[in-house]
Amino acid sequence: MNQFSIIDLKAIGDDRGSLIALEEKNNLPFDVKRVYYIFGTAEGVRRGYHAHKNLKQLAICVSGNCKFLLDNGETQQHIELNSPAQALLIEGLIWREMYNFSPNCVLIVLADDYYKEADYIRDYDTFLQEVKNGKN
Ligand code: T46
Repeated sequence: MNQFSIIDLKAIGDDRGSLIALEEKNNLPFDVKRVYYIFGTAEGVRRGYHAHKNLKQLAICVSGNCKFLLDNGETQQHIELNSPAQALLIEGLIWREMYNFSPNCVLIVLADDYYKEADYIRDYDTFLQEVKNGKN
């Protein structure tokens, strides 16, 4: 599975605490057009259930923790985000579900494009078909 990866972000720390800067053309893997964040997720909630046709995204759990199920149509992997110094890069056709949100979880997502519902694949069988088409 090669359409997602974990990027370690360099924290600048001193006796006051830590700071992480994200800069286009420096430590960001794409130019950012949109930022959104997910918070206040109720216990037991599972979100996502979709893939994107073209979108690139970088997800950072700046507070608390949550898990991602990442599925490329062949294999599934579970990733826990639990550090503000760790970013999950997702690009290409990856089905994702987010779950196990801690009550204090704030998940920030940077995206390389504006919100476009047409970029979503929200049906799993359609996703599998798209993966298959991409291989032919
Ligand atoms: C993703 C995962 C990690 C907007 O109006 N603008 C936006 O930028 C976004 C992201 C969503 N919305 C609307 C669309 C829905 O009516 O907000 C509502 C909730 O969105 P959704 O159900 O798609 O949220 P999640 O948590 O299932 O998925 C989100 C992103 O949509 C998705 O791109 O990869 O987080």
